[in-house]
Amino acid sequence: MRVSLYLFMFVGFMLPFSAFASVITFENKVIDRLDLAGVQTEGDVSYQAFGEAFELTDRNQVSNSFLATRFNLENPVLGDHIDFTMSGHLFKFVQLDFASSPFNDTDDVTVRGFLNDTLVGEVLIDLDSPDRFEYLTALSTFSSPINLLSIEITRVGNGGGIRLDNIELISAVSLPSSLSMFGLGMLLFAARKRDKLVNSMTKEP
Ligand SMILES: [Ca+2]
Ligand SMILES: [Ca+2]
Ligand SMILES: [Ca+2]
Repeated sequence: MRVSLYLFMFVGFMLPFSAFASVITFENKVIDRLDLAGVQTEGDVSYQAFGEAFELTDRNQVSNSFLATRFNLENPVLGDHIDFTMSGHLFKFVQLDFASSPFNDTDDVTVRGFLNDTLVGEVLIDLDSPDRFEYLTALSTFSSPINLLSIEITRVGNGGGIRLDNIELISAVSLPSSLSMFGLGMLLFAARKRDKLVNSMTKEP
């Protein structure tokens, strides 16, 4: 009984820190026209592409799918974008990995966070390197909670696509619900201690 009580308190305490972290890896997915495939899900994250630019591919990799622009001859158009949401609740954008295709001039994308259609912050991904196959990491410049992350083509390069992978999001669990769970655990703990005290006192001769 005591073990389960401690477990309950531990879960209540850890919930705000670890419950809903998500890294979108696109694993085991190969979709040429992502915009035609509709809403995709990975864990508790949903995403949907608008416009021809985006594709999921594992080309030049063994078993590591990634999100890319302009694969299979589809040319990106300014404004093409892909939107990410997390089960209808608030979340934070942490970071993503990016690399270039082997061209000197690759597409630029801008990662934007929105809260109820209001722009919260943005990160420009601009990489032009013919030998930049290895991934770099772009950290978020904004930490406020959002309910939509949108990655948009903001410059069409001359022949080269950009690769994106490991998009890390973390759920922004509301503090009151986490605290109330922790508080409930504390109350139960206190109640158990009091019962024990009463029991031991009533056993006294
Ligand atoms: Ca991947
Ligand atoms: Ca394509
Ligand atoms: Ca560029």
